[in-house]
Amino acid sequence: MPSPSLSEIAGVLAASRRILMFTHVSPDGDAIGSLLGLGWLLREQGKDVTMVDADPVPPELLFLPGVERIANQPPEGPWDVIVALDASDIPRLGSPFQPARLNGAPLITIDHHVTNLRFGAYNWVDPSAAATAQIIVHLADAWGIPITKPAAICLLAGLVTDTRGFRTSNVTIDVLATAMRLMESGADLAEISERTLNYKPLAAIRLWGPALEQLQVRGPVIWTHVTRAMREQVQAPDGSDSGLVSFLLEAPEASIAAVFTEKPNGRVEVSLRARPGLNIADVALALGGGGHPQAAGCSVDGPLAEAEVRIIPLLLAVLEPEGRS
Ligand SMILES: [Mn+2]
Repeated sequence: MPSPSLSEIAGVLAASRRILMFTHVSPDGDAIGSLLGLGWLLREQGKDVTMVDADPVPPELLFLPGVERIANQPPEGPWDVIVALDASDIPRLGSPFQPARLNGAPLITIDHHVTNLRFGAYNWVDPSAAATAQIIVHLADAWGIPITKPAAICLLAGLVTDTRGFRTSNVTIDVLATAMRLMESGADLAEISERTLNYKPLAAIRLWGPALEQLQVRGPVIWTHVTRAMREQVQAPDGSDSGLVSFLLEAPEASIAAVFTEKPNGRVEVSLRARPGLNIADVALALGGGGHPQAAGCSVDGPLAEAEVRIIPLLLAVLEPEGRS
């Protein structure tokens, strides 16, 4: 099936009344920002909207308007249409996404991950977009509907967080023009940046201590791990490490950074970052994950030490010139 246009997707949404929306597990600012932003736009068009995310909203996003409406399980249907945002495959949507319970309602996926598996009936995947929130603005334009202040605040939060304050290599003139539009609609860039980017829970800062003591460097790859014992030591609950992997890549000696995190179920979550021009999305995809060329991740079998031994050579191989052995 050829890709639908954004106006066709707008047409499907316009013709629907009961709309169920999902975003990815361990939600970030773009997941929550695009979920809430599209939620506002749809409600303003008179739609009955239900927003679902399996995991709690991170504390730095709780100021976003409408956040209290996000449920962690969908109520009973039926639904006219389902929307999946910022998620490249079905497992990313977590346990609340049960295709069997959706009564055959068509699924629209809207995403900017290059690794998106196009698992919907209508898929709009734009890897040139810096955030799914940016695509939601394009969708509103294709639909011809206005962007109100609460929607603008949520969408700008998505754009600010996914570009780490407009610093990533995918920040184009269109991204800045989109941000300007959202500011014109009433979103406060300085306040959103302050609340989302300048935020690290004390427990996460404490966790960086033992994690940084385990730092390893091999050639241009820098990495560390976060164990269950470290979390217990500093009494950091399971959850975010507040961008430890991005911090590691600030070392000028490093081209690729990785953080291996031991999860309560024994699996290992791998966060990857790379400098512009490199691509670690393919490594993440081959390991069952996904992401962007410069920011990707996956979840692999433990134990931790074995995961590191297996994955570090794959990262070193990304840096090898083609054909060299
Ligand atoms: Mn995103």
